[in-house]
Amino acid sequence: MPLAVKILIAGGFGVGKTTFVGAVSEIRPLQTEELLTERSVGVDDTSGVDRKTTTTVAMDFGRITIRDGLILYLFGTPGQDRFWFMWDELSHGALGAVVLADTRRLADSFPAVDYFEHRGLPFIIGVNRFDDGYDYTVEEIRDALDLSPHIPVVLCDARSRESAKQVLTSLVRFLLSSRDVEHPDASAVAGS
Ligand SMILES: Nc1nc2c(ncn2[C@@H]2O[C@H](COP(=O)(O)OP(=O)(O)O)[C@@H](O)[C@H]2O)c(=O)[nH]1
Ligand SMILES: [Mg+2]
Repeated sequence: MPLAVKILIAGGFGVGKTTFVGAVSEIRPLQTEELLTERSVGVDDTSGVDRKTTTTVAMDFGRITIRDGLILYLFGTPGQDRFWFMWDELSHGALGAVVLADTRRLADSFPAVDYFEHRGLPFIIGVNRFDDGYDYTVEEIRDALDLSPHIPVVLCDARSRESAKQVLTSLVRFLLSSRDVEHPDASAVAGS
């Protein structure tokens, strides 16, 4: 029986969550998008977000087999503040999260970092490299997001299946290493 693990993909509006889940999912990702109406353009902060004409109102859902016996179910969190009430619901049963960050708007990822720190849910940072993004070093990003030194920061391209998969592999490795520290005999995630 393969082990199925629930993972959240979080980060600010327009950071690339839907793109990430779509690129990496081996099933056609479920998305609930609505066209940005004039009204939601006023509500959603679209400044600095290019070519974005849709916004995810509910969530993205996808699945990826990392290796034999380990399947990740990916749940993209809604990016807008007005959907915060869904986060508790979505985090239920999740083992870990990827917080995507856009170097042009790093602060947009603060709320997700805060939320997972608060809940004690292990997370890593995936820095989605937009063409006109800034070339910060991993250390600069770590400082800007005020991360503990043990939290992995991985550069990625959310449009690339391989790159997104590498981020998820890093997360799994991070979850396993945290588990080893807290529960030396837990091998559930390792599956061996
Ligand atoms: N150049 C570039 N564009 C990207 C990248 N990731 C996402 N995008 C684009 O940025 C916009 C926002 O991405 P989306 O996945 O909808 O963001 P979400 O709000 O976090 O779900 C879309 O138009 C994507 O095509 C990337 O790595 N590079
Ligand atoms: Mg989206």
